[in-house]
Amino acid sequence: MAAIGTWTFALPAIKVAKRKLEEGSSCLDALEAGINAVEDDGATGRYLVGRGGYPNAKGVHEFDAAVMVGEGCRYGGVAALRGVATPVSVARRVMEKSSHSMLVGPGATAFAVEQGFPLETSDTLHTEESLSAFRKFLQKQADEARARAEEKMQRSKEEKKTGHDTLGLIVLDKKSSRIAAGVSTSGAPFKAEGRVGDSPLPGGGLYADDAGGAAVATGDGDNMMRFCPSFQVVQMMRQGIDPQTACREVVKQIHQKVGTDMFEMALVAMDMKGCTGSGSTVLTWEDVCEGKTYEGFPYVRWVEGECSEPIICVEPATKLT
Ligand code: SD4
Repeated sequence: MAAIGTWTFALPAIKVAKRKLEEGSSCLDALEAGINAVEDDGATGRYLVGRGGYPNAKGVHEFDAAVMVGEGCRYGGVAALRGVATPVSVARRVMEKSSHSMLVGPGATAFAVEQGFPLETSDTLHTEESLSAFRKFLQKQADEARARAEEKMQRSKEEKKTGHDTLGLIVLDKKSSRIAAGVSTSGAPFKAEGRVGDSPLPGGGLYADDAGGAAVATGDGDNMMRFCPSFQVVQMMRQGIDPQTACREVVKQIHQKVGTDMFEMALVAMDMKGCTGSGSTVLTWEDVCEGKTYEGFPYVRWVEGECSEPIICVEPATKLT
């Protein structure tokens, strides 16, 4: 049994997933419970996941989430979903109960209600912290309106490079040879209404195929979605390339294509044997809750027999040469 997840806040998710696996849950149940633990905790909202995540430019939370299982490459996703603090569970219901693969906006919310999810308003989805961040955003927006257009463009480019986090998680049950991947995010902070990132897109934010393994991605979704990085990594693993080489190679290839316009992105992957890999362009990342800075991209990994508890690892930015 093994699990790997993006950023330091994958730690509580993997602890829950590990416990569930040890109690005999399926890897999909373990994955969902692990992601739910972070989604539903207002204290981890600052990482832009679930309750307490940052809203869109109108102050409304719109969540993106998805699940995918390696068995038959089954997939379900939601995008711009309002009113549900645990969007990954709605994504799972889309996979299991809907005849469609992805639902968005009001349609996704209507489906969630039909499935019995309680609807929440901004009052409970916001935390004090997310509200204060939103107010600061509004203030900044007003200030920016007074600045010259050129300066404004430069600033928004810089904001885009730093304001991203997503919980991506992969859980493997080696005994039954089952692998599952899931992602959940409130997306780019203060995004345009209706904006969807890479996270819920199959091949973009996640991919799972038991012929190779699974991969999840995080970073600047508007750019990452152009390259289907998770799909690329899984295809490489299908061809026998190890997860570490596959992740770094995909980041390198994208970097070579994009050149100096390279954006922030990171990947983690796991093959069906429980070997893991990571690749990223992240130079430094500050854990806003812990106040600790990592020189690279931190992620959390747990592999039964190798480590008794999940551990934080740091992937340095992939070099071009
Ligand atoms: C998005 N890719 O909505 C997500 C955000 C993210 O690290 O992963 N940030 O663009």
